[in-house]
Amino acid sequence: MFLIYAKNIFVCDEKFTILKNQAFVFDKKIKEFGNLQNLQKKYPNAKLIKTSKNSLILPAFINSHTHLEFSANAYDLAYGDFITWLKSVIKSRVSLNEKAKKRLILNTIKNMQKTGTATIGAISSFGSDLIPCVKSGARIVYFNEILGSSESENEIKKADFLKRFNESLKFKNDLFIPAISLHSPYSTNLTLAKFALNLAKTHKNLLSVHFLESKAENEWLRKESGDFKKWFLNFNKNIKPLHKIDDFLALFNGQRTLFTHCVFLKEFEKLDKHLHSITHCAFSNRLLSQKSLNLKRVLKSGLNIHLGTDGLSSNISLSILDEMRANLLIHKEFELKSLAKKLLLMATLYPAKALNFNDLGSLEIGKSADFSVCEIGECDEKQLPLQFILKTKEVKDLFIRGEKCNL
Ligand code: MCF
Ligand code: FE
Repeated sequence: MFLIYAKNIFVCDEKFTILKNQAFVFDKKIKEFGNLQNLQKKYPNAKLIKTSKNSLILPAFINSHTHLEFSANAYDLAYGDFITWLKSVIKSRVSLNEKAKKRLILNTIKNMQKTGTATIGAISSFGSDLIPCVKSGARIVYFNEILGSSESENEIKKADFLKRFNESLKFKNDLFIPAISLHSPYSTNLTLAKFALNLAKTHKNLLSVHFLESKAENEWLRKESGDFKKWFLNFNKNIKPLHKIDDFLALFNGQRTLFTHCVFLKEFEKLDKHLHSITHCAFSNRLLSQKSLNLKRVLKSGLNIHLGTDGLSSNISLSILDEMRANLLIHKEFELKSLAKKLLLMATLYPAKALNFNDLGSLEIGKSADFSVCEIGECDEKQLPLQFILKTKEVKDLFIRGEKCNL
């Protein structure tokens, strides 16, 4: 049993409660909050963890969408236009994956932990990140990716997917949760999409899908025109989109799914408020999408929305704190201090809901002891969440299920 005290605790409940000069007792879970002296009397055997005078404790971050296998990207990928990026990915994805050795992936995860992230939604395209993910000590939702447009290759694609998926199932435990990523409506035909959905239903898996991300995807799916059309014409004159938006969305009825990007989504009412959520990757959208997400509109829809960094294939950092700072810059229509609180919830409570972790995302009795300890200077309490986002580069300590990580 342990005891820890902080000058400020961001509970990250819906009201964004900040506890002042409080302590809590924990083992794997949080047991009790209270005054330090009282808790010391009540739990004489609890070991006190030393914190500095200006300490701040908050729930560990959840980065709900990244691609660890693309972590070796430096100058390989081209930005500013989606199709140009996609072509550069197709050209370099195998070599990038080869360069992303186990050590690099472990190091990448470590860097995410240093910036306060304990839980990672990792999209795995090749399965080469499996062992480092399992060994990392981070909590990983491991989304095995399936994609393929040509029906003639379906059996090969299914076999390749099943090999990776079954391998990941062998490692399933509290900290490693296999799941499925159906890549996107422009890349995955109906047979493969149904195959993925059936499997997700059978195994009660979470699903993730890239959806309505770029101008090119939007024009292709809605109007059968634009840059995708120009590109596809090189291969086949009569090619049509693989899905209509409404039919594609209907596939996800009853299935817990993270819809990543949704920059060009209009059909908010077609998503399920309880099972569906939107992963917002602001930095990635700036590099690839030619539009930013209208956050006001999404919040108004009542859908759950949370942050993801995407991979180093479309970001310069996998730090959720960097991602929050990018969000502060782009969502200019929000009052800054209230946006800061919202962003903190979008990295804690909201992704926990999306990923169906009822015991993560906020610091409450009975929840898992996943939290980070930071240091913050003196400032007006109303400024605290904002100042924290602006100034914090790394956390001092990170605890996952009550265990301190080696940072
Ligand atoms: O989220 C970004 C942009 N949208 C789509 N895909 C990816 C992203 N970052 C990496 N990817 C991967 C994806 O998982 O790029 C490939 C897939 O393996 C594109 S399709 C050949
Ligand atoms: Fe992605």
